[in-house]
Amino acid sequence: MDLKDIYQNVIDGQAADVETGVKAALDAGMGAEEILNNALIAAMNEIGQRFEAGDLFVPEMLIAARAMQAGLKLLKPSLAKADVKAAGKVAIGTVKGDLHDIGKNLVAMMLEGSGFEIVDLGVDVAPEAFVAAARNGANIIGMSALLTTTMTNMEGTLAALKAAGLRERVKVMIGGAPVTQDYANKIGADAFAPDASSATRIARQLVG
Ligand code: B1M
Repeated sequence: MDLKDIYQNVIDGQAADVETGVKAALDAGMGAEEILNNALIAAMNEIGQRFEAGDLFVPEMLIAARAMQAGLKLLKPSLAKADVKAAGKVAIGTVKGDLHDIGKNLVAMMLEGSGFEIVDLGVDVAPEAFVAAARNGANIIGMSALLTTTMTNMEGTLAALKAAGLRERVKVMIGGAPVTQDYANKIGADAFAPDASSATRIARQLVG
């Protein structure tokens, strides 16, 4: 089975076949990042385009996401294999109203691999939960959003951190498909990362 088969099985929502394909690719010596970028993420991009074009609907999108997560699970040990000591504590979550967690999980995994302690707050995270995590010692608050309608909740979290007197104590990093550097500047976040590997590099700069 090659990358094309893994790609197609994500699109078809065949989680068991995705697992088999990813395992075979890893056993054959293929790099985890290559499988991730050229099969799993590429397939989700096609799913998004087809959804936008009205060729498929939410259930198919969900089934494809589950198949992708099945593959991602197997890549985790390779992606998170860095022998570095704890670089800091990152509390990460998908903002209120937003249930997309694939990108957030990937960023968390890569951060963990790069030596950060991760507090995963999950999805649909209210500003108060981010504030509580900051109070509990997180050095970085990471917010992910995939919807243009929910990314605005990032601003609410920044305001809540400020109101709680914690804004100076934590760095705030944001990301997700609709989020941009301009948006990060506009709302006063400390950093924006376009993808999971730059998120790890930027997180190190933030605590460094
Ligand atoms: Co939804 N969805 N979805 N969806 N979904 C999108 C986002 C959409 C773009 C599809 C489309 O129309 N083309 C569209 C948003 C449109 C918009 O807002 N402009 C959309 C919509 C409309 C919706 C619903 C409203 C559909 C409906 O119900 N009518 C609904 C909303 C539910 C909700 O959240 N309240 C919905 C639901 C779903 C599913 C549940 C079916 C499923 C999510 C399953 C899950 O996550 N467990 C789903 C999926 C899978 C998608 C697409 C197809 C794929 C998203 C994904 O996982 N990408 C997506 C289309 C697309 O993006 N192409 C779409 C792969 C992932 C690795 O990338 O998350 O961008 P991404 O993460 C990247 C970077 O952005 C970055 O690093 C990651 C790795 O490199 N990053 C960060 C992310 N977070 C970061 C945080 C950081 C730093 C970097 O710092 C903290």
